[in-house]
Parts: sequence; structure tokens; C-alpha cells
Amino acid sequence: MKLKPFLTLFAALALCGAGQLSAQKADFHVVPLPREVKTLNGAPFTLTATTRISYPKGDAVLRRNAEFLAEYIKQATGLSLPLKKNARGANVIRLRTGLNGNPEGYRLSVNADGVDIEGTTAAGVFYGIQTLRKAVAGGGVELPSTVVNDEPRFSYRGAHLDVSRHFITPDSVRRFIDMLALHNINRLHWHLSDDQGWRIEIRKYPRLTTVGSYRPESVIGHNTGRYDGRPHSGYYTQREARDIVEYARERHITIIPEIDMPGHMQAALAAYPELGCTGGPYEVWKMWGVSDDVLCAGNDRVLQFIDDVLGEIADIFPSEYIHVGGDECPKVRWKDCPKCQQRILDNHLQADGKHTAEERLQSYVIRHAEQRLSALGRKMIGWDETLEGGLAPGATVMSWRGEAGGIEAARLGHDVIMTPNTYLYFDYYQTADIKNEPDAIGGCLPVALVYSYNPLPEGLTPEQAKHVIGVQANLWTEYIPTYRQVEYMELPRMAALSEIQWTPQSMRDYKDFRRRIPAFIRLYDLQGYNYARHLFDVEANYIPTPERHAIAAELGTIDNAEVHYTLDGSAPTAQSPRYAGPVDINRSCTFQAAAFRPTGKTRTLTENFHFSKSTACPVTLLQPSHSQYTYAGASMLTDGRLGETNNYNTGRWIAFSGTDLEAVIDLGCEMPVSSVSFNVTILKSNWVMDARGVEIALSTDGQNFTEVFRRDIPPMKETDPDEIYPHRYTFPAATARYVKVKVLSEHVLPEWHGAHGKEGFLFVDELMVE
Ligand code: TNX
Repeated sequence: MKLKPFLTLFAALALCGAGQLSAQKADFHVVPLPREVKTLNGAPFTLTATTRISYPKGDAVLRRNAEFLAEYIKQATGLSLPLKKNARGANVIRLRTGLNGNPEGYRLSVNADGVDIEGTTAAGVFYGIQTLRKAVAGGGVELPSTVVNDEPRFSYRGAHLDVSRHFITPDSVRRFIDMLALHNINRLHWHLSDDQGWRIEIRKYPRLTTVGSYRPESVIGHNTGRYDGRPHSGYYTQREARDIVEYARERHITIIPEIDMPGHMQAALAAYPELGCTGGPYEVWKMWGVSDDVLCAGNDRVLQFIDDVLGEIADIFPSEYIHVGGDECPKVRWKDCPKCQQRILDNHLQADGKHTAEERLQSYVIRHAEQRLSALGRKMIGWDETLEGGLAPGATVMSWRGEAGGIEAARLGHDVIMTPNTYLYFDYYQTADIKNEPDAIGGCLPVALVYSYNPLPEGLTPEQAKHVIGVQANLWTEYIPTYRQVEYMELPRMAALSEIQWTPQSMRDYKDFRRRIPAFIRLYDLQGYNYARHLFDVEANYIPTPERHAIAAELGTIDNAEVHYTLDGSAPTAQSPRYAGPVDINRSCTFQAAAFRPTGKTRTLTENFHFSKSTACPVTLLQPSHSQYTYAGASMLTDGRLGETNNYNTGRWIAFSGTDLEAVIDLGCEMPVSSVSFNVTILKSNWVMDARGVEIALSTDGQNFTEVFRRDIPPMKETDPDEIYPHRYTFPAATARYVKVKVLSEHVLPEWHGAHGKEGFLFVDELMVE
């Protein structure tokens, strides 16, 4: 392969954008950032076609590492370096083990004679190789004299992949594994079974794959009730799975298989209906969500099934850990099932203050699985629900519903892997601009938010903190039908993840990460990965400026690229006004901006501004908003920007829970007013509800308010749609400078709601006064 010229936008960026990067010199400030990069005064080393890669004679693993390095260097620089056993002399890249310390640590040193990569183990050498590969990604063959001392922050650095909802071919799984290696990830959590498909051959239960891996069609979108009519199927033979295990092992990655039980089992029930409480018939599920049909916990054949399946799984996967799921197991079938109720009686699984009898029955099943694994010499991992009802001491907890489960587990002395959905669910949208994205499950998790995550929560003692053994991001594939989209959802968020997993917290800095990203992304280009490009788009900040009754739009890009904008709804071109500093927006309009680089134009940023008398005016909140959904705070209510979509995570909606929206707007001077309007977004299943009442009061001095409007709003009905609800209230015109608006939230979720009695959320976008 010839040296690839700088074909792509991001390659060009890496070279000219950030300034300190150069086409000629390698840079060891890679992603994830190594613990220590010392630049020395010595002469540099230059890679040439005669540089040899040396490994110790007889060391097959280091030889394999050497092959990887040769492949990587060829890809980045075009040089084909020969491998040599125990090469002597200069002009050598030498691989060896024998360093002391962290088993995945390494030291990489460059001097005029060559490069030494010394790992504690072969895995350490592998990470040194990854660092060298990244340092030369820009094609630079001159390596400055440097010492890199490096080791990971966490020993468990995971990525999860759901192949049940959408099957992923063995070739694509291997491509995924290569992607993990590039990010120094060492665990692949392979979600092999779920309601929608069973994906691994089990010899004792052939119908699991002949029946359970096939669904005749899938629901369209978010359980719309319409189906696509397209069959979906696929599974891995044991042989294929073993090949993949080996492929991963060569890249120092362990595969942790998950068989999700006792819930998320409908595909298995379709194959073996006798394993369910009702006996079926069941079908491989065609919709998304959580099925009520689960394994029958009162049936001894189910326990046998668990033993058999885990036996074969342990035989295919040499991993120390095996994941048994344990999440989201509805108890409705168990409540009505005589066998389950008998099991509860026989084992004295009475309800106690904390858990129902059925929750304790779930814990009975999980303990059974744990014992089986322990007899097989393995350790169990379960989702955080496995804590409910008590968990076997040796079990490890994966905390997905935020961090609470992980904190509790660490306090109880269990090892914990943090995978909180709030930061690490890569099936969530990665930009607030969701209208221009492929359909996703919801949420909003841009790279910056991922990067901000620290897996060691405050409030753990150092002893408890040691139980947090690692971090993982999860990719659920309900809304990810193709492997190309897997890459799109993972990248570049996986780069942020890798730094959470690898780099010491004290060295983590988002701005610095952004500076290093263009060079790293050159590797995505070399691999042909389908990565998301939002990081390179125009970013905007909108700042209400009451003095000018305007919203100041502040724009920027990662590399200070040329930005052009328009205010008339036309698409920006290189001839549109060039951004040179904050742009005042002082009327309703469509504002658009795009970055222009020699390599092309980015996606256009579009913002619709809606001006009213209150736009850009100061707002004070008299009750606090919810900390997780506060964003820019009160000023969001008068920044001229509406919610636009009913996704409540976009940062365009501010939320109240347990409190009400109670705001005072200062219009700046007295003026006639006669209406207030706002939108509320609804997602009932997530406790996101409509307002329960509105009160409006006016004042000329900000002290004495006169109520001009009050209305109660009835509670929501179960059948009310999930969408944006517009609210507009008029009252007899009066003169005022201050407008106080109170929007009551749903403090008690109604009877029909799954979380009846809990506090709901109120999400409001903007307060518009006319
Ligand atoms: C919850 S995370 C699930 C999955 C879904 C996912 C969608 C977990 C243990 N269970 O079954 O696919 O949400 O984000």
C-alpha cells in the first residue's frame, strides 16, 4: 500500500487545524492519553523501510504483537517493516516483556537507535503498540526522543454489544473487536440472548437457534403497532463463537457472554414453551420493551435448563466472568403461577420490608445460576436488579440504572462495573439536533457529556472505591439495524469512553481531549469507520442580553474553521456573512451556520428563534429545577428557543420534580401584557407528565403582585398521547414590568401509572409573554 495522501477532511484537520501537530513528527499525546509522556532532548528516530520489528525468539504472543505493529505501521505510513527474532543493533523497534507493575502497563522509549516497547506482560506490549500506532497515525515517521510510561486506570474496560435485537455477523463482530483494540478496551460484553432472538448454538437445546433465532418481522419505530414484514434471524455456531473468542484473545480482549435470565427470555420460551409459567404458545418477540413472559421460577426443568446452558457457555467462553443478566424481570406471571408460588412456600421466600416474595424468588433463580457458575469455576456478573432480594457474596454488579446500584453494591462489598445509562448508553442520541439523526431510542448523550463521567462516585470510602473495578458503555440495538450504524453510534463516543477507562482522572480535560481528537480520528479514516462528525460541526452558545433585547449567538469549531451564517432561512454558503464575533439576534428568524474547510462544508446548524415580549429578559426561579435537567438554568426560559421535539433530554427543556416552575420575568420596563404561553413535553412511561395548574400574577415594582389568572389542570389519563402539549393563557390586558408564572408539576403520579404515588416531572421549554 502506498502512503495514503491526506484524502479526508479529518486528516487535513489533524495536520493543519490544531497547529501543534505536524505531518512529519509523531505525537505521543494520543487517545487515551498516556499517564506520562516525557519528551527528551536526544536525537529523534526515523522510521524507514529498513527498520526491523524485533521480538524474543520463541515468544509466539509477542510475535503476533509484532505482526499487528507491522500491519498498523504499514497502514499509517505505507512502510512494510520486516519482523526479526532478537534483532541486534540500531534501527529496531524492540518488543519485550519483563517490566514490573500493572499487568497492562508498558514503557515506550524512543532514542536515535530505535524504539523499545517493554510491557509487564504481552498485553502491556500490545498497548504500547497501540500508542505507537496512534502516534504515527498522521503519517509522521520522525519520532521525537520520548519516554512514555503508561498503565490503565481500570482493569475492566468494557464495551457491550447487543446482537439479539439485531444480529451482527461474525465478520462485523471481528471488525468491532478491532475497534475495541484501537481504544485499549479489554472486555467485550456480548449480549447473546433476549426476547427478540437467541443467538448462540446450545447443543442440548437445538430449538433455541432453529426456532429462537428467527422472528418473522419487527415492529416499526417505537412500538407503533405497525410491522415491517421482514424476517430477521441469525446465530453463531459454537465453532464461530470460539473463533471469535480466539480473535479477541489475540487482541488481548476477553469476551464475556451474557445469557439474560430469568426475564428477557421470550425467544427461548418460543423454542421451549414448557419453560414458561403458562406453557405458551410464545413467539420470538417482534416488538421492543420488556416482555411479561419470563422463565418459570417454580419449574425444576428451568433450573436444569440454566445449568445446561451455562455449562455449554462456560465451555465456549474461557472468561473468568459470565453474565446472567437479571434485569427487568416482570413478576406478573409468577404471581399467578402455582409452581412459582409453591417454590416461594417451600423456600420460605416471604415478603419482607424491602422485597416482595416474587423479588426474592428472582434472587433465588440468580443464586442458582451463581452456584452453577461457581461450580464451573467462574464468577457471575448481573445487572443491578440482582441486588434486589440479596446477592451471593462473590457476585459482581453492573450498574446501569444510573450509579445508585453500583454505589450500593460497592458498600455491600461487591465488585462493581459502572455502566450508567445517564452517561454510557450509546444507543442514545449523540446530539440535540435529533431531527437530522437516524431514529434512536431517545436520550441525548453528546461526546462532551460522556467525557465528563467519573466512575468513582463521591461518597465511597477508598476501601469501597476499590470495588469499582471498571467501566463500560452499552450498545442496545433495537434502533440499530445495521453494522454501519453500530459504528456511527459508537464513534467517537468510544474515544471519550477510552479515556474514562484508561487515563487518570486528574489528567482528564475535555478541551485537551478535543485537541487530540483530530489526529486520533485519522485512524477512523484509515479503517473506513463510519463515525459521527458532530465534533467538527459549528457549536453555538446563545446568551440572552437584556440590554439589547437580543440573543447573542456565539459560534465556534474545534479548529477555528471559517464559519458563515444567515438569518433569513437560506442555506449558508461561503458568500454568506463570515462569523467574526457574537451575532445579535433580535427578532423571530431562522439562524443557520456552517463551517467551511478546504475539504468541504459541514452539516448546517439551524436554530429557529421565536421572539416575544419576554425574549432575552432576565428570569428568576423561585423554586429549584431538577439538577439533572437544569442546563443553562432559568435563562433557557427566555432564550427564544422552543423544545421542538418531544425528546426531553436535548437541553432545550428544563425540568421540575417535587417542585413547581415558579418564575419571575423582568420585562425591563412597564408594558401591556395579556397572555403567557409555553410548551410541556410528555413521556408518561418516564414519569414526564403534563402541568397540573397555572397561576399568573403581575407587578410593576417586583414586590406587589396581583393575580390575573389561575386554572387547575386535571391529571393525565393513561390514554393521553406522548407529545408536546402547547399551553396558552390569556387574561385582560394590564400594564406590568414583572410577570410571575407558576406552572404546577404532577406531584403524585396517578393511580393507573406504574410508578403511582411517585413525583412526576414537568418539562417546559420557554415562557412567552405577549
Ligand atoms: C434497558 S440496560 C435494558 C435493555 C434495553 C435498554 C435500552 C438493561 C439491563 N436492560 O433491555 O435494550 O434498556 O436502552
